[in-house]
Amino acid sequence: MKNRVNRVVLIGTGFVGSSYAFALLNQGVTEELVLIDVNKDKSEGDAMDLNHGMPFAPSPTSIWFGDYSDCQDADLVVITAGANQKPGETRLDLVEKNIKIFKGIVGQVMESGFDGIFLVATNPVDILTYAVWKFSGLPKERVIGSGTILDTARFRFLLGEYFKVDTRNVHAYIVGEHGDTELPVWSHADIAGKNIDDWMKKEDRFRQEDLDSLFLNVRDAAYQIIERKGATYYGIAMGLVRLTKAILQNENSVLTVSAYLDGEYGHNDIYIGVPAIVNRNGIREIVELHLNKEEQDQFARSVDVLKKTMEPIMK
Ligand code: 6V0
Repeated sequence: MKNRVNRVVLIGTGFVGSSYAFALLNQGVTEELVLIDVNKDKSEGDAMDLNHGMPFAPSPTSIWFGDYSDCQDADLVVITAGANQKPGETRLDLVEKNIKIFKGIVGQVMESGFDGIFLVATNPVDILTYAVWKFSGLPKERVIGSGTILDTARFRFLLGEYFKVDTRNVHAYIVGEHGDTELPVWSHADIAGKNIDDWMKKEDRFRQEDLDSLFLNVRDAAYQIIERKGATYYGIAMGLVRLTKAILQNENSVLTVSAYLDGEYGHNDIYIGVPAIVNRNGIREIVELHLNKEEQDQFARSVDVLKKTMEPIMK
């Protein structure tokens, strides 16, 4: 039986986690927010600091530094704990370290009697989401990864800038691995219902090579930011808040998340970034786009890379 108010438990209050907590408080999304980290001083300090902003928040949020027993009544457990990428490291390089950390975390969450929804952001997010699904034994709909939500946001932002249109009027998806093999779905990219190809014909200054490099900037954005400031966190934090709202407020929003494929897109037994309808029960359904042949092949390559990385560790 769920408690009357919404409770989010955040595990990992590093750059991403604390930015998420800050954004969550500023948007007044949940009534309760519990912070957990192996570095107890950090999460305790964050709880104090965030509470001091309460007089300026849009609505009250009860925030405390807690422990795994707080997960029992949680609606949502968000995991941003673990190692992050160092300059030159790929997301897949993090897998072994973070799988070990996750075994411990998920075990403790489940021991509390937790029966809500998991949201995972730690990298490599597709593989770790699969691991959470396996370790927790929860239904696949209730284990969600942030997938390509951030990549899709970066794509929409850059397309909006290029065509000088509000990014919120851009509809375009990045799908596949949240990582080096992700792909843009150009065949379904539109602005205000008009396909990108039509926009390209409008003015001579629009060039295909610009769109190609725009996508490369999306794919390599994390490397570019990490080189400059050591980590990326604001964008993903806002994406996680968006997902939290979609879940707690039962929005049925279409977001590109890491979801379990069971035949969709011609693949199965994998968590990977695809558009999905998200609501209070988690993933209601996957939106299956008709990818063209080239996109299907790229997507299959992405699935392949994830499965090959996972095989030795998920046995
Ligand atoms: P960070 O600042 O090092 O924070 C990680 C936090 O996890 C630290 O506070 C640690 O103390 C804590 N931690 C480590 N082990 C445990 C444990 N066993 N239990 C509880 N807490 C623990 O890293 P940062 O916040 O920058 O990144 C966190 C993760 O998010 C990394 O894996 C990143 O790669 C990933 N990102 C994911 C993105 C996405 O789009 N999904 C985007 C950016 C970063």
